[in-house]
Amino acid sequence: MSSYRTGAVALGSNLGDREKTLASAVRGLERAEGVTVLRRSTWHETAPVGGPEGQPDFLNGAVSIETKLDPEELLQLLQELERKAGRDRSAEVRNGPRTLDLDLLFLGEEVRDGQGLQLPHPRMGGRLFVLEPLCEVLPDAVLPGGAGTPRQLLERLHGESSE
Ligand code: PH2
Ligand code: MG
Ligand code: MG
Repeated sequence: MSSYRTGAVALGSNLGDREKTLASAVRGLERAEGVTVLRRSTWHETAPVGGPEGQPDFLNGAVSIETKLDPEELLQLLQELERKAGRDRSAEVRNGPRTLDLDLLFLGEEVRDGQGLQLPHPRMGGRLFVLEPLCEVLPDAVLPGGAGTPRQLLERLHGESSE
């Protein structure tokens, strides 16, 4: 018997019709076998962090999910949805513009430190554009590896930026 676990996916887009792309990514997740979307955040207009000078602003959001897929299967699904949205990884620069970016933030108690997959997402604690939407959908999830909850990470980040 396979068990369902709760996780979260961050969504971002800064090329093309961003809102349409994000909405269709959520639909893609809803339709996927073995995945249930529990909640979706509002969309946040955010200034780009890193990447090339002058790239367009992002639209960011997050969804909480319940799934029986394992992290590797989920990663494949996310990459397939990115490809369907026209993303071509071979033609892009690091942190540069993209039609769709879907990042698995965490999945249950899973901890990974591989090339293709790191869980919980190693940079989520430093990114307002991830934590603010995540706190709308799963503020009190206990992240594995002693990372705390999204709410605690957000409070910590706010504290750091006002020091
Ligand atoms: N994603 C990045 C790099 N920088 N900045 C914002 N505002 N939103 C993003 O989703 C984003 C970014 C790498 O994936
Ligand atoms: Mg990504
Ligand atoms: Mg990303």
